[in-house]
Amino acid sequence: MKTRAAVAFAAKTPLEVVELDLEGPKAGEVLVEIMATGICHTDAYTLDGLDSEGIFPSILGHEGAGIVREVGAGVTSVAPGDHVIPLYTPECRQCKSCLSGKTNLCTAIRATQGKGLMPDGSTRFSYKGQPIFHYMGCSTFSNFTVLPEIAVAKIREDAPFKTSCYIGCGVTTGVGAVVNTARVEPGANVIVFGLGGIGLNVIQGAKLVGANMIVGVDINPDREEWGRRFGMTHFVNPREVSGDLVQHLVALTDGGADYTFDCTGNTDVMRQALEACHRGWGTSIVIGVAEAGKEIATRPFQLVTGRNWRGTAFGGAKGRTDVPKIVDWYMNGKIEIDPMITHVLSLDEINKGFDLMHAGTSIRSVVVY
Ligand code: NAD
Ligand code: AHE
Ligand code: ZN
Repeated sequence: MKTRAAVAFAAKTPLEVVELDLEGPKAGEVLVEIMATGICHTDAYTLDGLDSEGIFPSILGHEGAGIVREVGAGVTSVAPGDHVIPLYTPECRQCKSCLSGKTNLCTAIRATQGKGLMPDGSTRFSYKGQPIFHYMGCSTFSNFTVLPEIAVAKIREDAPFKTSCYIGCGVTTGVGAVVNTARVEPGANVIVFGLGGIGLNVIQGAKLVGANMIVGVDINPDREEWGRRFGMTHFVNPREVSGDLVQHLVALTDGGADYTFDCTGNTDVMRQALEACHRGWGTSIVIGVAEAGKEIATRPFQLVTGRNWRGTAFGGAKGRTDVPKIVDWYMNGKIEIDPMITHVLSLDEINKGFDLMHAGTSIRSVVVY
């Protein structure tokens, strides 16, 4: 079949909207009509050539929602007509990682996914006879895409696509980092570095679990109003702090925060986030994805004296199990999404979404097909 898609033909080059050929689903796969997709900073990071796994030409996008249109042989958990959210972290429920109960990082298809391929080692997309690679197993910047059955979460049909697509990455990552990874307890003090599409969801997660101080840190002054809208109690602009930012934050939180979250992808900020944790017990969670080649550093004494450094992918969420619950949280008003969707674009306008992100004027841009 044919599908319209925004193709990343090369790094550091705007996406091009073209009509592609798409092969139907093979055994264990499903064809999904993507109805809406968010644009996450990770898409920009790959498009900017900063992802060590970046492959071109490819179809980016990993934050979508859509409808199953066809299923391949042996598919039992979803059927045509089902509403689904594609999962870049699948959940096979059979691999060592899934069975461990200790992680959401299913390993069933990770090797081929990282190479831009389906589990059988081939790609379903082609353009003028040349293969086009998948991205993060999702490729939601295509109107139709093919996914392994284990990489779709079935969701309720009354959830709007335009907003629920954000649960495919940003919402689940931010809220999940608080509830699944850090397990922030009521009364804890929290610092969130970077108040974009992920950081604001960390803030709303921290409010949800009853955190005490929720300190937001961002170099964009416009983000103060955004943070307060979702429960931030204090705002710090590093550019307005005279002296050392970490010392300022440690003083503000009476010895350091119980939990800090990096939502910037900047390795210097990751260090600040660790060092702003409370001596003896503070935990810092790395969410941000750093540029290829970047490394994190701190004095080992920071760890010797009881600070913990951890990371999270997709908020520690097990996709097929947890994503439908997060959709319920949204539909029941436990969490908010609508105000964070600041821009709605057509597929032809998709490059504008990247420009808005880089300019710091959007929280989430969503492409509606
Ligand atoms: P975004 O562009 O919407 O937000 C980033 C925010 O960080 C902006 O508000 C920006 O002003 C702020 N910022 C930049 N430099 C800063 C600094 N030095 N100090 C303080 N604030 C600073 O991006 P996003 O979509 O929210 O994504 C954030 C990061 O999370 C990215 O690195 C992205 O790749 C990553 N991410 C990780 C996961 C995961 O599963 N681990 C999931 C989604 C996104
Ligand atoms: N490919 C990069 C790493 C990118 C990365 O860390 N991705 C996150 C999701 S970001 C979503 O916006 C993730 O889930 N990672 C776990 C995984 O298995 O990919 C690199 O550095 O090579
Ligand atoms: Zn993302």
